[in-house]
Amino acid sequence: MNAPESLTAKSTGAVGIDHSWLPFTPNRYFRDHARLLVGAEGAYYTLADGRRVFDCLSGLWCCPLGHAQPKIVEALTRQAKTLDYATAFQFANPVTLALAERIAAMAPEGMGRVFFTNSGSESVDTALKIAYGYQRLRGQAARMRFIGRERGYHGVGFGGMSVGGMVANRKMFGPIMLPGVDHLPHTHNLSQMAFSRGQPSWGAHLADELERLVALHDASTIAAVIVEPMAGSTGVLAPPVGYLQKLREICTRHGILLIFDEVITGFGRVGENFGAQRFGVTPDMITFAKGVTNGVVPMGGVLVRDEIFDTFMGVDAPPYAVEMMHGYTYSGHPMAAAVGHAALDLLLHDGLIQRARSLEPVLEDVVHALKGEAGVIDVRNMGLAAGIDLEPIAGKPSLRAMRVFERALDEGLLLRFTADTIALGPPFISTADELHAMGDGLRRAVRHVMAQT
Ligand code: PXG
Ligand code: PLP
Repeated sequence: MNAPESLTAKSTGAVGIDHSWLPFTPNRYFRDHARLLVGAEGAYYTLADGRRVFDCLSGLWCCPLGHAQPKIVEALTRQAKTLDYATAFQFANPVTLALAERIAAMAPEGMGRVFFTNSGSESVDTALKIAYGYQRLRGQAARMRFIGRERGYHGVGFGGMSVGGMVANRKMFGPIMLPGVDHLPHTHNLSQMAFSRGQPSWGAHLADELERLVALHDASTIAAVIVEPMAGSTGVLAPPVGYLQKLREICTRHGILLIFDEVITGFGRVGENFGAQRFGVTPDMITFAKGVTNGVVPMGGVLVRDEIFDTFMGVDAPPYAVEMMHGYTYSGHPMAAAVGHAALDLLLHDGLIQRARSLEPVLEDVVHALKGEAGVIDVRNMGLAAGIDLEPIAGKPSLRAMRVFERALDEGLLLRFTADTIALGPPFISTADELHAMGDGLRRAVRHVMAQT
């Protein structure tokens, strides 16, 4: 395989890679094609060879405010000197309590409780446990099934992996996943919605598949449905118009909890605080992570409808008994919480969610201008996110996208690809000019690769 010279192991400099096992990375390929990020500022990363590249996915969707934000650096420094770590078991601290209050205020009405975790995966596993615990406490212990969706991604914990629908992710671990899980069909249909802008008009009826699963398993066995309001990491799939409303209606009718996994869509990516608000549907729980701290210190959490929390508090046990045996050493870490406050200041007071919303039509025009390029078989967008499907090379899935990713680095773009989809989720601090430059660079990279493969 011929990688550009600049991508070879030389660019690791003196740093060895023989003791690291990299996540979601082809380690054998990487050994000879190592890439190092050594710095970041604003919307740009610096590679080991000194090149600056535009951060087209805001880190891994998690750094919408850009890097080295002075207000975040200041918050980190101040908190490290004040209270650097505090146990969350049997204690609270003011920074974290205040953050929960602010996040609850951003959420849809009635979702007033936050349980903090440290990642999206932990948030999802926490939400599934809360869902089962809630059903059990209200006398519905037979409700132990979870329903996910094909092409869903809910992280890599045992629970999240089980409800997730990424085939490659499920293949190796299928036999050790949670039992009793079923999946809705995904909502992407090229023949009906290729090159759609925003929410596709076709596909609301796919939510009726939930009725079929209820008929198959019986509602009395189903605890919760979990979906991303907009599927992110499997390629930016906006929900068909009316689809989430239908899911909500069916869940409510059958006493099934609806969980929105908003690890990507939360905190402004779809131009509102949460996807729930953008799409006008209130779930029973929202999982979040990533953007809550601009990715600077890991943090995640679950937003819970008040009635669910109240059910746990109504448990028939003495008040000194723990209501839910669950939590992480770093739940509600004060360093993360301090950064969370700075991030919310920027998102809300400095208008960066508004900015994401106003950049949405710019990104839409930029990506849809790629329609007609050889090898581009679909383009779609929602909020400040877009997915571009490339035609796979026969028998070699994901190779074409990987080539585009590699070439794009030479165009000054740090892209993200999964399978043969390029995902774009630029920082909210981007300028319209930067988004246009991203589109131009991507076009050149696609043309270059198509001329070669
Ligand atoms: N739920 C959703 C909806 C996610 O997008 C997770 C859960 C898991 O979060 P953690 O923090 O445990 O990774 C995610 C994570 C990509 C990409 O390339 C997406 C994620 C992670 C890494 C890469 O789109 N999403
Ligand atoms: N493993 C061991 C041996 C532990 O002591 C702990 C926490 O105390 C854990 C795992 C869980 O770690 P965390 O709370 O960071 O998820």
